[in-house]
Amino acid sequence: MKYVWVDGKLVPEREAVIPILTHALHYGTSVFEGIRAYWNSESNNLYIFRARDHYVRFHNSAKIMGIRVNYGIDELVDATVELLKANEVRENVYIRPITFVSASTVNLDIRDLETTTAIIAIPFGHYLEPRGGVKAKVVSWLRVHNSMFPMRAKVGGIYVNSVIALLDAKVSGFDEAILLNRDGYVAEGSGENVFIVKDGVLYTPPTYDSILEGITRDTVITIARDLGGLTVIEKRIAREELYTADEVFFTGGTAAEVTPVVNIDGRVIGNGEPGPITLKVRNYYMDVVHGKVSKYMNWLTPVY
Ligand code: PY5
Repeated sequence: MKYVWVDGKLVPEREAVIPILTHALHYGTSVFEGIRAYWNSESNNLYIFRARDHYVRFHNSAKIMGIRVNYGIDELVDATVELLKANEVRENVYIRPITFVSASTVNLDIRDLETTTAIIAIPFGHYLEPRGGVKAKVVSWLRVHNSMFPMRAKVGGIYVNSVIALLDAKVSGFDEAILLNRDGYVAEGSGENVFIVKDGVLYTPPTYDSILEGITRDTVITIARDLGGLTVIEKRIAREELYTADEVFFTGGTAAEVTPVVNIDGRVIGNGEPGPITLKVRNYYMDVVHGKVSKYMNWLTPVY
């Protein structure tokens, strides 16, 4: 894209570069978000999905990590609108806000160190190919446990855990990794939350099971009620419950949206096709994010 937003200014993307000793590059001292905006050709408008909720989580991640964000939640929402307008975006995009420790120092003490906030818009298709569903591997690397790091904070450095898990899955011929937590229960994908469907009921791991509290996860829990009284239960999920589920899907609005999982560790899930409840949730989710369900319009920020 032509412009990125950096500390209150629109800067040509090529010029938005960082010095080699930047603290965040060496130690992962950043907090970030992944937000989606969807183009609606009927209303000729671009809608940012749950922008405020993403920036609330952004601020919470920063507070937990002790990283200062110099911009308020509303300022960041406005900055995102400004950025999308400046780039004249008229297609679906992925938005990556980041606040990082930008001081050039090798010290670990981050108190009083300078931070930079940037927002970048990236044209994005589907992160995981959702058509026929994906194949996942339960990898041997565990999810970093809540007692080792606050996993509800979306912190840059912690993504090395996701990177090594995904690498394991990919080199073994799978599309995505599923990580268990230290207690042996299902935590999440490398960048997605996990849901299973069993006898018409949805289940997803609870927030205390070392997961990121996904905004798509919350969206699915909220909108499921509209789908013929579909219930969602947050409960611990054992590995074998994945194998014997009727359906499994990933959520990560920002990147994966609602993605069917049709094979786990070589076991065929259900009949090996995206299941009916997954597809129902997925289609309704797509209607909600595109501004086609009036009761959820308050989740959408129009850009134009
Ligand atoms: N779990 C993890 C570890 C995530 O990174 C993400 C977000 C989710 C769950 C789902 O959260 P949400 O529904 O709020 O998107 N995925 C990253 C993103 O921000 C992907 C980074 C590669 O898009």
